[in-house]
Amino acid sequence: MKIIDAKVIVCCPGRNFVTLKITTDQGIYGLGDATLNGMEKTVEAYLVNYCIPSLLGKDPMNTEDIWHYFYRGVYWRRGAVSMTAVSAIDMALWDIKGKALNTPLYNLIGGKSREKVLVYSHANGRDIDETLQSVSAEIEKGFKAIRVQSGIPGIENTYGVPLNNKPYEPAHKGLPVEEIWDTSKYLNFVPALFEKVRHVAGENIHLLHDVHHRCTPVEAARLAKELEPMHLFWLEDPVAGELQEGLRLIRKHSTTPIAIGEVFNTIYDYSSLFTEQLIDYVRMPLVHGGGITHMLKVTAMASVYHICTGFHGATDLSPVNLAASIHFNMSVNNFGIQEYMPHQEIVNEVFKTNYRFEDGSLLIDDTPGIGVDIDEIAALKFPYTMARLPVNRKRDGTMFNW
Ligand code: EZ4
Ligand code: CO
Repeated sequence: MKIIDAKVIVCCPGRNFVTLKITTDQGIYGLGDATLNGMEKTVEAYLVNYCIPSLLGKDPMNTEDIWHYFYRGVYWRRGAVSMTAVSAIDMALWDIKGKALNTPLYNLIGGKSREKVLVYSHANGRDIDETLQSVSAEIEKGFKAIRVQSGIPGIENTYGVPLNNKPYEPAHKGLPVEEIWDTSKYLNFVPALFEKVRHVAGENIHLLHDVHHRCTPVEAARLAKELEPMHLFWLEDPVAGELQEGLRLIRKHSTTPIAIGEVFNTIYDYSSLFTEQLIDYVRMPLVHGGGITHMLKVTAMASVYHICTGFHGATDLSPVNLAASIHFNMSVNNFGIQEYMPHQEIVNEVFKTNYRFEDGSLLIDDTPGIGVDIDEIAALKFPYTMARLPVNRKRDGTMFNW
């Protein structure tokens, strides 16, 4: 089998998505998610101008060699843009492999370790009352695990907390907006919030919280310690994580589990975090972490250190990534949890999916490959619209120093 065509489809059904479609001489095609929120056009350009020309003519079954060709064969390796492109290529090739062998992706990577994948949803509110209502609403829907984010008194806009019941979307149309951040107000507020949330949710619901890299290690250690009595499932991205040994400080002070890495893109970003057992969950998703080929290695290494998967799954990752993640998580032994925010209804006009939510988990059928299709005609109705993630400044106007 030979790759004869590859194209990038950029569309905006409610938000931007970038999809790579690779076609073979046997008429089989595969899809890969190439969406990098706020940087969609850079990945498109890298794929179109640099990757696709060298992809043509290759045998799509050689996923291992092709992965190394686009990772190690490239002089300027790593980085979010390149790795998202590598991920999309890899995902599309595994989709083709599954279709060619007439079997779902999970069968190619170890078969089923479980029938369904535990997911967590999002509860958000502008203040404590609204947040508590949102937590109750998510429990009503059947979720067994909920990430809780709230507006903070004294901070005008909190990242990721939607205003006026709009869909969750941290990216804003046009140039990046600037938001003001105040760590001391945040640190004083969050433990009190979670005391109330735990009271409303009871002991049987998993609670999660995302710090979005806004603390230093010592601040994060304080937060993790004060949240300990509320038994969080995890505290996410308490620090940026580039300074891997900074995590030692958090570990020294608290038993709150830590999830890191939705902005990471290779196994090397995790080296000390794994070997020193400084985290509990890997956030790096298939779409940014080198696809199935690389994430199998990341997950295998993590398992040696008692670390589980906890993949990023916000709505800016496309249904192709979500479906592939369900297959992956059904298969690997050290699955932890999968983030799940349902896409807006309009997204279904473009992407045809085969997964469903049931009783706190996601299930997928046994369609060969990843199981998602794209309606290219429908995609044309939704042209790319520029949107960017916000920039944060401290109250005194300076940028963060971490
Ligand atoms: O900031 O998806 O855990 N989820 C998150 C998300 C991310 C966005 C970035 O594109 O942190 O809200
Ligand atoms: Co996050």
